[in-house]
Amino acid sequence: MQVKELKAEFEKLYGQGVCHVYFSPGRVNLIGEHTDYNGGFVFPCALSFGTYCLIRKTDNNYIQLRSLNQDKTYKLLLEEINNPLEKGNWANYVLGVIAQFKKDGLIPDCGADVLFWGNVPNGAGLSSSASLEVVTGVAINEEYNFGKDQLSIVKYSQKAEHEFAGVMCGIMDQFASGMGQKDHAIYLNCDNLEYELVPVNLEGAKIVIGNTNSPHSLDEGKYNERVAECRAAVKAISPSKMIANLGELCPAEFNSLKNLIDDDVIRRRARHVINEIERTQKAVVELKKGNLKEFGQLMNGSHDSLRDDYEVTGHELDTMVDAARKIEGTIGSRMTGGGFGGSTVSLVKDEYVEDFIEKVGKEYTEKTGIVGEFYVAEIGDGGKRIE
Ligand code: GAF
Repeated sequence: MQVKELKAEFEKLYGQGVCHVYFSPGRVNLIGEHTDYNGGFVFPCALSFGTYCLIRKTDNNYIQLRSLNQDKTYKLLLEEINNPLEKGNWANYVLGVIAQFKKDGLIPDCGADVLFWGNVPNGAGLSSSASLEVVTGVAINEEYNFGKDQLSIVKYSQKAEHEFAGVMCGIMDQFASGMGQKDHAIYLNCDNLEYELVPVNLEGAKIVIGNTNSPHSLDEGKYNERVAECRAAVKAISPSKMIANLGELCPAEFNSLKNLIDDDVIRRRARHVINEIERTQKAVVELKKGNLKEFGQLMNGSHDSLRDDYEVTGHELDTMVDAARKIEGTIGSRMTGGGFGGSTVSLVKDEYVEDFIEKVGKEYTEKTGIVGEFYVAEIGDGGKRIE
């Protein structure tokens, strides 16, 4: 949908007059999976698709929320926005962010009419929820002149996810949605939030996203289970070497300490995290050198480790990745995001992209009975007002 059409929808719902338009993107992570909540490195890019927020302040004391993607609409008194509604309500992502402003003493002094529309496929593991949180934060901050910087909004958005959606996520998704830059990937140290914007010059290749259309939901407990397993690994190691996060260990150190972890499952989870952090560091070096072949190998290694050690892939993601790797022009292929369904990301030579989409799609459907969807990724900017 174009902005013009969205504005027409807004006026249909809320009446004629001026409204402001904001946008925040979804993300695709190139490498560095399940490392963010371990103080490690990630390497995501903001996408050109995301969530739009149209907003007009009113002179009453409630906020009206509608989404063109959802049936349920909400009308909530500002003073009552403090706690989540029942689990699963889309509005929780929005209310969660408003509640963070309020906790900081930034209370909206009047109501607003708000309309959302997103073109990030839901459940595709491309951060539709982070884009909704960040667009809310950017819009509320600017409309009410709260003066917070973009990083504060990113942090509010992550807290909203923790407190209003119950997913104890790291900061990668909200950071990418808030801080992304066109044609760049973000090399982020999740321990201290230092970052570098790395130009993505893929001469002769494209980033292809494959949506398995196998619903991915992180609020079903599996994601939080992985977070807890990493905490358990830290606890087992700490009597010998005090660490706050697994990200403090390099693979050699981990090797000498790993026998402190009795449980084989926990040991494998930790091994994934520590090796994945090293793979991410190496991948950034290789991308800067223009060595796509090596970058692709590291992507493959990432997927294999997420499949075998971290166990977050599953039949659909593995099937799509296996099919992708059979295509001659595939440089690397892996799952992206939290896993348990969702999407894959592949680096594919230009002249093979069409072939890739056709053949991977065909094999995937034959083996899973599900029709996948493919997008050639365009790397866009982070959240901002667009009109
Ligand atoms: C999800 C989370 F929201 C991120 O914080 C990150 O942990 C990712 O899964 C896995 O890398 O998208």
